[in-house]
Amino acid sequence: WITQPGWQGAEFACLISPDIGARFAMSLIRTASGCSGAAAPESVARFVFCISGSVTTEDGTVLPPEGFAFIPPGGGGLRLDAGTRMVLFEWRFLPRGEVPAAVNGHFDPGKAAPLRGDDWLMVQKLLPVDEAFDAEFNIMSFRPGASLAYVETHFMEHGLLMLDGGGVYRLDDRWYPVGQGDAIWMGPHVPQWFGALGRKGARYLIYKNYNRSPLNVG
Ligand code: UGY
Ligand code: MN
Repeated sequence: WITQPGWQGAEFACLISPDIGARFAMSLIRTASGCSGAAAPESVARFVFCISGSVTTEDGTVLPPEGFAFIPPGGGGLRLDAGTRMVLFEWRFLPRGEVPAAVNGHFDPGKAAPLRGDDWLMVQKLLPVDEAFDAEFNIMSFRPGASLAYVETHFMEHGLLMLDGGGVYRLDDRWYPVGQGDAIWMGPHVPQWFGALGRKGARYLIYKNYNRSPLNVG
């Protein structure tokens, strides 16, 4: 945890950034007494997910725990109440046509759908299915014992935060026990698989650079 310009009063932990080869940044931010956060650079889009406390976006939307906001490039600052913890994703937005407007919402099991027909693995897509978005953010909820149906590989990368429960994440040919609070960067083409273990389900928030060419140019 460090202090960071523009985030006075907050502690900042950057877990994933371009310096390790990612094309996005994922940071945890927490504040004991409340703070405001910097506006985004002009071409940088943001996605905020509130873990505890509350976050207010520039347009006055208040995000309670498990609330989220997509903030189009160049969005304004944020206000974090005392005791807030949040995760911030930032990336250089690749526009396709008109840049989408802000999107707000919250985790809602009622909006989740089975992944490939498996109702033990429910996915809530947090952003509209629309090619104007160059990213996907999903919450994946696994019943105990549920797993991805196969080892996936794709040219898109991921940033992941375990929200609840745990299990085993396979990355390439290594297997990692993971639990609440763990974060994972999956680079492009990394073989990946997850199986949930334990008595309660596992949930994770996952970012995917999406609707882009493999050359990442649009
Ligand atoms: O959408 C995805 O690529 C997702 N199923 N990947 C993952 O959970 N590791
Ligand atoms: Mn994947």
